[in-house]
This record gives sequence, C-alpha cells and structure tokens, in this order.
Amino acid sequence: MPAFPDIAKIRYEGPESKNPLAFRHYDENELVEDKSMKDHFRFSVAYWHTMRGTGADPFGPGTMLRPWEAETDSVENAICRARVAFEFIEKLGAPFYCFHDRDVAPEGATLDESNKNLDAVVKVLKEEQQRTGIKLLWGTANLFSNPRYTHGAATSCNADSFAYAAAQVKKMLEVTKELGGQGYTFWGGREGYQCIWNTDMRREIEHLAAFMHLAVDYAKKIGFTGQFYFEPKPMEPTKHQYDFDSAACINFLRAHGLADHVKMNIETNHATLAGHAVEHELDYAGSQGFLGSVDANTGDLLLGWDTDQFPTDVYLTTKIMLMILKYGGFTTGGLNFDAKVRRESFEPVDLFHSHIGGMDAFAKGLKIATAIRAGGVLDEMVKGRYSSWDVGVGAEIESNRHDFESLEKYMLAKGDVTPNHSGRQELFENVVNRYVF
Ligand code: XLS
Ligand code: NI
Ligand code: NI
Repeated sequence: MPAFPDIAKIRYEGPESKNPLAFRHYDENELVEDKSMKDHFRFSVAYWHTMRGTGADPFGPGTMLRPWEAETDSVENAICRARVAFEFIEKLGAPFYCFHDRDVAPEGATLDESNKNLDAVVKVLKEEQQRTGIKLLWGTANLFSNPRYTHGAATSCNADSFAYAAAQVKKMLEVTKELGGQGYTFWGGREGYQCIWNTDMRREIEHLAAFMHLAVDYAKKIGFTGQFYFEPKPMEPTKHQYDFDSAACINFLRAHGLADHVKMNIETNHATLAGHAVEHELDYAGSQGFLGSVDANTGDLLLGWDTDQFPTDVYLTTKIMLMILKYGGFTTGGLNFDAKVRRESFEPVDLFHSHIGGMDAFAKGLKIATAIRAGGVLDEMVKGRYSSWDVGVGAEIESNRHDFESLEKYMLAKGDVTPNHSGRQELFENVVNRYVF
C-alpha cells in the first residue's frame, strides 16, 4: 500500500504554476552551462531527518504523523519504512539519498545482532535502488547517539568506545560498498570536549587521525573506492568540536597525512555556527582543493543552534551555486538536504513541500549564478581590483623574483603607495542584484 496515495510524481510546471506539489524552477532535464540540472545538483534526501525525524525537542516529544510507523522499532518496521522512503524519493525525483547505519535498522542487543538487522534492511535498500535507479550519495555511521559514545567515539577517553566505533565503521564501509555508495562521511558527533581540564587534546586529536587512517586502509582492503568526506561543525553537541570549520579540518587532514584521502562536506548551518557564511567555507575548501559535497540547509539568525531548516533563500542558493560552479561542479558529491521540517509541520505532505521548496530555490539560484558568470562583469571587476599583480612589481613578486632587499630598494625609489583602488562593495552588491531581480 502506498504511503502517499494522493501524491503523484512531482513534475516541473514552470514559474507560473500555483500547484504546491510541482516544481516551478527545477526541471531535471534542463541544460544549464551544458549540464542538466539533475547533474548539477545531484540532490539527495537525508534518511535521518526525512524518515526518522519525530519532531521531538527538549521541551516535548515527537509530533510527526507517520502512518507507516509501528509502535516498536523492529526490523519488519524498518523494512516497511525503507519502502516508504523510496516511494517518497522516487515521487520527489531526487537521484540520491544518504543514511547512518542506525537510521535504517534498529540497534540490536549485541553488535552481531545490530549487523544482522542492518543486513536485513540493506537487502531491501538494494532492491529498491535497483527498482528505482536511486543511488546512495554517501553512507555514514552514527557514533554519537548510544551512551557508549558519551565521551565521543574516536576521541573518547575510553579505548573501548574507539574499538566499537571502528567495528561500526567497518560494517558501514562494507554496506556502503555493497550499495554502490559514492562516498563515506565522517561527522564527529561528539569528537570534541566539554571541559578542557579533563581533556588531553593532543592525544584525542591523534586518535581521531588514527581512526581515519584505519578507515582509509580498510576501504582500500575491501576495494571501496568512494570519496571520504569530513564534515565540519564547531559545536553542538560538544562545546568545542575538533572538526570546527574547513580551515581546522584541512589543517588536521594535512598534518596527519590524510589530505589525499578525505575532502570536505560543507553544511550551511554548521558554517554559520562557526561564525562563517557558507560561501566562505565553500571558497576556503574549494581554493585549497578540498571541496567535496554539501549538506544543504539553513539556520535561523535568531536561534543559535543547528536548526537544519530547508533553504528557501535565493541569495543563499545563488552564493552556494556560484562557488560550486567556480570550483568545477560536483564529481562524487552532491547537495544533500540535511534539513528537517519544523515540529509544527507534522503531516506527511510537508515532507514534499519542504524538499520541493529547497530544490526550486537551488534551481533559481543556479540560473542566477550562471547569468552572473555569463555576464562576466563580477569576474572582470574582481580581476581589475588585483590588476597591480598582473604587471610590474606585482607580477615579479608572484614569480618569486624579489626579496626584502629588492622590495626596499623599489619602495625607496618609488616613494609611497597611492591608495587608488576603491573596494566598490556597494557597486559589487548592486551588480549582483541586477541578476537577482
Ligand atoms: C549533524 C550533522 C549530521 C551529519 C551526518 O549536525 O549535520 O547530520 O551530516 O552525520
Ligand atoms: Ni550534516
Ligand atoms: Ni547539521
């Protein structure tokens, strides 16, 4: 029995459509810069929010009406939920999904039982992938919910937590490979600390690096060739996470010999928690050669936590798409909606509204971004701003033809710097707006 009997496949109807269950901008086959929209975005549905989100918050229990959910979390129920997930993703028309091990199957009384539960559901996921053509963008393991990870997983003070996490990631690498997953993400749920007095930071960070090396080695051993991602988040649940932002993560990867194996999975709301805009994180990671994938969502300016809302702000999606295009587009990665409907939006149809809104906002953002690129005005203005580096002393410095002595000599002869380059921020902003409205 279908879970969404009244909802047909979501279609593109064009900007004039008033149908809440249609796309107005996302037309998966439309070519933009010689690539279909489907291939630009590689949209993915996050199993944990869309299929497991209950709406619970610290002040009250779940509110979501999900007629397909049974009272107890059995394997049988997990299988039924997996079928619902694919009905949803197929009707939505997203080509990918992502999940944690514990999202799709219940944890058993023992590790062995948990693995068996997972295998039973993975069989169904594989069947559904084959039936629909929907693919796994990346897999991951939940190394933060169970009390055994109270102090973290790889960075726990308890070595057994590290060992248990290793067993879980081993299994999830096998599962991700089995399902043809294109990547594997590390998000350090509790890989950080609450109190620096009780923390041996150097030791914890080294354990995290050792853990990632073990994962890379095991992937090689079993022939899993997907891309590894590291997802920055500065805080929540811990006070300070070691994967704070792109700069901290990339430093960590380089310092520990992991730079060739791991790229970044950048999440909008995590960037803002770190005091950055997402475009900063994307530009930083991209310029360093580490841009891999994106967890698409947005925060709320007035709430200081990871609210994981669906992105509907066209400025935001324009900025994200400008960065993605600047760095050559996605290869293994994609736009994973790590976003959830609000606690008050408890009906199944809200799951459609939220994803449709996000996909349309990205489609519009892509069109604006490509128009900005085609216009070439912004690029030209930026290039002009740095023109002193294209000739004379600037070009000489860039090609390593100077030292401090020669530069002193140059300046003694020249006299002083003429401040003749206005930043033109307001003009830059106005130029962007020419394309937005
Ligand atoms: C939580 C993270 C998480 C990761 C996957 O804040 O965003 O959902 O994306 O573990
Ligand atoms: Ni995320
Ligand atoms: Ni998040």
